[in-house]
Amino acid sequence: MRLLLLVALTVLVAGCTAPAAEVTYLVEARQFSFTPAEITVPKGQMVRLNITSADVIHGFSLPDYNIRETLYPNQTVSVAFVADRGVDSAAFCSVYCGEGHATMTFTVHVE
Ligand SMILES: [Cu+2]
Repeated sequence: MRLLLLVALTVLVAGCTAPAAEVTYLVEARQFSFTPAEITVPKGQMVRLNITSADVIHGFSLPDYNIRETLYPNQTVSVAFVADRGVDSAAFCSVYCGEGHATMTFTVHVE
Protein backbone atom coordinates (compact mmCIF):
# COMPACT_ATOMS: atom_id res chain seq x y z
CA MET A 1 0.00 0.00 0.00
CA ARG A 2 2.80 2.43 0.84
CA LEU A 3 4.51 1.61 -2.45
CA LEU A 4 1.28 2.28 -4.34
CA LEU A 5 0.90 5.62 -2.58
CA LEU A 6 4.50 6.52 -3.38
CA VAL A 7 4.01 5.67 -7.05
CA ALA A 8 0.80 7.69 -7.16
CA LEU A 9 2.50 10.70 -5.54
CA THR A 10 5.45 10.45 -7.92
CA VAL A 11 3.15 10.44 -10.95
CA LEU A 12 1.21 13.38 -9.52
CA VAL A 13 4.34 15.44 -8.85
CA ALA A 14 5.83 14.61 -12.26
CA GLY A 15 2.62 15.71 -13.94
CA CYS A 16 2.73 19.07 -12.17
CA THR A 17 6.34 19.85 -12.95
CA ALA A 18 6.75 23.35 -14.37
CA PRO A 19 8.67 23.80 -17.62
CA ALA A 20 12.43 24.08 -17.26
CA ALA A 21 13.74 27.59 -16.69
CA GLU A 22 14.98 27.98 -20.24
CA VAL A 23 15.62 25.68 -23.16
CA THR A 24 18.17 26.57 -25.81
CA TYR A 25 18.11 25.56 -29.43
CA LEU A 26 20.85 26.02 -31.99
CA VAL A 27 19.33 27.05 -35.30
CA GLU A 28 21.32 27.18 -38.52
CA ALA A 29 20.25 29.24 -41.51
CA ARG A 30 21.54 28.41 -44.95
CA GLN A 31 20.22 28.66 -48.50
CA PHE A 32 17.34 27.80 -48.27
CA SER A 33 16.21 26.47 -44.93
CA PHE A 34 16.46 26.72 -41.19
CA THR A 35 17.68 23.63 -39.32
CA PRO A 36 15.79 22.58 -37.36
CA ALA A 37 12.75 23.89 -39.24
CA GLU A 38 10.49 23.58 -36.21
CA ILE A 39 10.52 23.20 -32.46
CA THR A 40 7.80 22.10 -30.04
CA VAL A 41 7.69 23.53 -26.53
CA PRO A 42 5.19 23.57 -23.66
CA LYS A 43 3.15 26.73 -23.18
CA GLY A 44 4.96 29.19 -20.94
CA GLN A 45 8.39 27.78 -21.73
CA MET A 46 11.30 30.22 -21.81
CA VAL A 47 13.00 29.63 -25.15
CA ARG A 48 16.38 30.81 -26.35
CA LEU A 49 17.38 30.49 -29.99
CA ASN A 50 21.05 30.82 -30.89
CA ILE A 51 20.89 31.38 -34.62
CA THR A 52 23.76 31.34 -37.11
CA SER A 53 24.09 31.69 -40.85
CA ALA A 54 26.31 29.16 -42.54
CA ASP A 55 26.57 30.97 -45.86
CA VAL A 56 25.11 34.38 -46.83
CA ILE A 57 23.23 37.12 -44.97
CA HIS A 58 19.79 35.92 -43.88
CA GLY A 59 17.11 37.33 -41.63
CA PHE A 60 15.07 35.77 -38.86
CA SER A 61 11.65 37.26 -38.28
CA LEU A 62 9.24 35.84 -35.70
CA PRO A 63 6.44 38.43 -35.67
CA ASP A 64 4.32 36.84 -32.90
CA TYR A 65 7.18 37.57 -30.50
CA ASN A 66 8.35 40.85 -32.07
CA ILE A 67 11.66 39.31 -33.07
CA ARG A 68 13.46 40.47 -36.19
CA GLU A 69 17.19 39.96 -36.59
CA THR A 70 19.76 40.03 -39.35
CA LEU A 71 22.00 36.98 -39.50
CA TYR A 72 25.52 37.62 -40.72
CA PRO A 73 27.63 34.65 -41.80
CA ASN A 74 29.43 32.89 -38.98
CA GLN A 75 28.02 35.11 -36.26
CA THR A 76 25.54 33.97 -33.65
CA VAL A 77 22.43 35.96 -32.78
CA SER A 78 20.73 35.04 -29.53
CA VAL A 79 17.03 35.74 -29.02
CA ALA A 80 14.76 34.73 -26.15
CA PHE A 81 11.03 34.69 -25.59
CA VAL A 82 8.34 33.05 -23.49
CA ALA A 83 6.29 30.72 -25.68
CA ASP A 84 2.84 31.96 -24.75
CA ARG A 85 1.29 33.24 -28.00
CA GLY A 86 -1.04 30.53 -29.18
CA VAL A 87 -0.45 27.19 -30.78
CA ASP A 88 1.87 27.80 -33.74
CA SER A 89 4.00 30.79 -34.64
CA ALA A 90 5.73 31.11 -37.98
CA ALA A 91 9.14 32.63 -38.56
CA PHE A 92 10.73 33.34 -41.91
CA CYS A 93 13.86 34.69 -43.52
CA SER A 94 13.46 38.46 -43.78
CA VAL A 95 16.50 39.25 -45.93
CA TYR A 96 16.38 38.23 -49.58
CA CYS A 97 19.01 35.53 -50.00
CA GLY A 98 18.33 33.96 -53.39
CA GLU A 99 15.81 31.99 -55.40
CA GLY A 100 14.65 29.79 -52.51
CA HIS A 101 14.32 32.65 -50.04
CA ALA A 102 10.54 32.30 -49.71
CA THR A 103 10.88 28.67 -48.62
CA MET A 104 12.90 29.56 -45.51
CA THR A 105 10.45 29.05 -42.67
CA PHE A 106 10.69 28.05 -39.02
CA THR A 107 7.78 27.13 -36.78
CA VAL A 108 7.38 27.35 -33.02
CA HIS A 109 4.73 24.85 -31.93
CA VAL A 110 3.31 25.50 -28.47
CA GLU A 111 1.45 22.64 -26.82
CU1 LIG B 1 16.28 34.75 -47.31
